[in-house]
Amino acid sequence: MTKAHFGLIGLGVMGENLVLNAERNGFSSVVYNRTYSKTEDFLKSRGADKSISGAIDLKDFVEKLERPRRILMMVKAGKATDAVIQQISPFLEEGDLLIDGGNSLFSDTERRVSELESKSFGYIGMGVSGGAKGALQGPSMMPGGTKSSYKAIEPLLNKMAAQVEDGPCVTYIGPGGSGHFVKTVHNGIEYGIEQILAESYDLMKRVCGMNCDEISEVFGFWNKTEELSSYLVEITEMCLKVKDPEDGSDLVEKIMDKAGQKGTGLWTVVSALQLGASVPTIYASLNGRVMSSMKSQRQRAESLFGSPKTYSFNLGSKSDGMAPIMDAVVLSTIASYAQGMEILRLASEEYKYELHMPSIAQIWKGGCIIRSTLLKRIQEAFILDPQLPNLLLDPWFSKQVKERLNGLTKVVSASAEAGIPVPCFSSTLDYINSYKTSRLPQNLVQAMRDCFGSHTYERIDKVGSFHTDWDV
Ligand code: NBP
Repeated sequence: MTKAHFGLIGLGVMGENLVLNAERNGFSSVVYNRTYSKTEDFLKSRGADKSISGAIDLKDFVEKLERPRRILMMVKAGKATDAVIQQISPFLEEGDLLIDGGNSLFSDTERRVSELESKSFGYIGMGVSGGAKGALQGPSMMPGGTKSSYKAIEPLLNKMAAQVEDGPCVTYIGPGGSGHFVKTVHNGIEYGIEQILAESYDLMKRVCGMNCDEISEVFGFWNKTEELSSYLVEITEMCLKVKDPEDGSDLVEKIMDKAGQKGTGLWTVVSALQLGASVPTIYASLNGRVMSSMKSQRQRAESLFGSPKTYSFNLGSKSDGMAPIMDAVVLSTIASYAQGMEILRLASEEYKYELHMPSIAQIWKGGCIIRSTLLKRIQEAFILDPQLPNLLLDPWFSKQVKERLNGLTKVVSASAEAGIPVPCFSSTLDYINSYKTSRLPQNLVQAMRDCFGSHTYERIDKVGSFHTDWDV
């Protein structure tokens, strides 16, 4: 019997679609799932009449694959991934390659790469973005590990990935856990943009008195602009139009206002803090989810403090795309990307990943959840200046800041007066205002620290380390 080119473990939503993608691109496949009935169901339905066969156990699975084996694991991150590695390892042979396409913590991937490579197996930790549709039609993929392991799957990944004008949305990211690190930061940026769009919806609803259809029209307008054309704006326009089949009202208004945060969003912020990256917009989006989950406390507090009074501010019109709100969305989105790229720049130095920023922007231009026209500008900014410390310093992005800062300021002050929380907008305003201030008040912080703890301070007029007896 001819052996299959490619093996897939884990028939969840991502695994199912990725194996169909591989098969469509000419790679005969074999699939294994912990619960065999799911494999049978898949082979009778979406997997029927294709070059895909099933395996009842991992021994059978491995025997059905050509050597060196190329095996993609699409299982939950953490214990499930370790369990699968442990179960399959006795059947693997020298040169076989395991690819973890789940959302693994990058330090787990570092450990697995060195463990597996020391046994002469290949191991790639690969971030995959694009949801179910992307997995089927072409995702963005971020593989990290040894270059030789990557070479063994490069032709497969190049075909499976989304394609943009300058190539497939996949590239070798770097050694160790770098692929999963980049995917983590991708998700942190995604958290930011989702919260930013939600804040704009809230303002249009509560300050401008617009209904979901009207707000959807504004998202449609934004999606036609260079600054905001993106997958997330596009799906927001769509979601806002959907009605509840039971009574024809707007479905989003029936959804519980609680969002979870675990895994990648949290890891992005923790990594940023460890690396000394300033990421207030991304952090605000994470905290927005934490706050949202405290529903019963918020209900209690609202009955204690009262709901915000109804305010009406002029925040633009539908014909100008609610200009000040659009300014706030554009600058906050830029801040999310800028902060994400900053984490990557620092991680690249700290962990010796040697990340190539233009290539990362390039592979995010298609297939993934944060794809947007802005990524072309980000790619160009890092080509123009490979050492660019922050996107805000690039000529095109700094022009956006200059032109849109008044709009963002107006939106944040109107929201504050109306008592409407806009954590990402207000954090972005502080971020930009701090970033463009050459003298911040941390001189006084340093004085206090020296006063109570003799921590010493530097001076702006003399070189050296100074201590003062502050008691007067
Ligand atoms: P799920 O996480 O929902 O399902 C995982 C599959 O793995 C199930 O079919 C399960 O089998 C199987 N599995 C095997 Br095989 N061994 C397992 C074990 N020891 N413990 C637990 N499950 C085991 O799939 P998913 O949503 O496709 O996500 C897969 C990975 O991709 C995750 O790491 C996820 O974070 C990541 N990811 C997801 C998305 C997305 O949009 N969903 C996007 C990007 C990345 P069973 O039938 O016996 O339970």
